[in-house]
Amino acid sequence: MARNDALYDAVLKGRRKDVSTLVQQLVDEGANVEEILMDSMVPAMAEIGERFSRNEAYVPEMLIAARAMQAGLDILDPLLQQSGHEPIGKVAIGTVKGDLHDIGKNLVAMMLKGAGFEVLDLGVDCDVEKYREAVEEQGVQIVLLSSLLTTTMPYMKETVSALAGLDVKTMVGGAPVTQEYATEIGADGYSDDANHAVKVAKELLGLVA
Ligand code: B1M
Repeated sequence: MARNDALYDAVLKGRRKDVSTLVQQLVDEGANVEEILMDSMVPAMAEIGERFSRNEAYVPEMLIAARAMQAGLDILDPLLQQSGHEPIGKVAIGTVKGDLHDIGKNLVAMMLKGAGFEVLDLGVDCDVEKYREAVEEQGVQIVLLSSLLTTTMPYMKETVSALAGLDVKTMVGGAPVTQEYATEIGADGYSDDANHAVKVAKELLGLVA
């Protein structure tokens, strides 16, 4: 699907109601859910970030764009879910301590659920204890850590180290995170986008060759 300019614009300008209406319209017309997300909505969030970097947009604009984006995700989320199937694995995902960005984390969670994983969403600003509880009390097989800030990335290292003795795999991702960083801190997996995150999670559980 080519970019839908009206939807792109509505996310960029943070027009929440327009985003809901347009997303619903595209769904009703039979458009592909992942294409709605990846071709029109995600690029709008990237553009608002570029504008922020150039001092052409400020925190309030980023915030209303994020809220509009979330309104669209809320419509698409249930459409991606499989129902009536045994989960193929159990994972927990959270944005690390000090970091409040949750759109990317929500997108990864949606894709994992869509692929058949049971997903515990730990939210944002997660300290080590929150991840540890998910492993020890909920028996998750993979802990996924998201970070959008260079200043919160070190918390990934702290968390991965703290979970090292437990029977769990760790996966890291988020815009500033790289494969090199993941390797350096001893994470078991890394992905730079939501679709690839599903593939990596399956590989970590030995579900694909
Ligand atoms: Co902020 N912010 N923000 N922000 N914000 C960024 C991240 C920034 C790059 C903007 C910029 O400078 N161009 C910059 C970080 C700079 C840096 O550290 N290098 C920044 C800053 C500086 C800040 C504040 C410090 C601003 C301030 O207050 N002065 C502040 C920090 C607050 C905090 O967290 N403590 C702040 C605040 C905010 C808002 C609250 C206003 C809002 C977030 C609202 C929300 O999330 N509910 C916000 C937003 C919206 C952004 C931008 C514009 C968009 C982020 C986003 O949603 N992208 C962002 C600019 C940008 O990213 N280009 C920016 C869309 C999303 C789909 O992409 O999250 O990258 P992303 O997720 C991708 C992949 O990264 C990957 O898959 C996703 C989908 O493919 N992925 C994973 C993510 N997690 C993964 C985990 C995985 C695997 C893949 O496995 C574990």
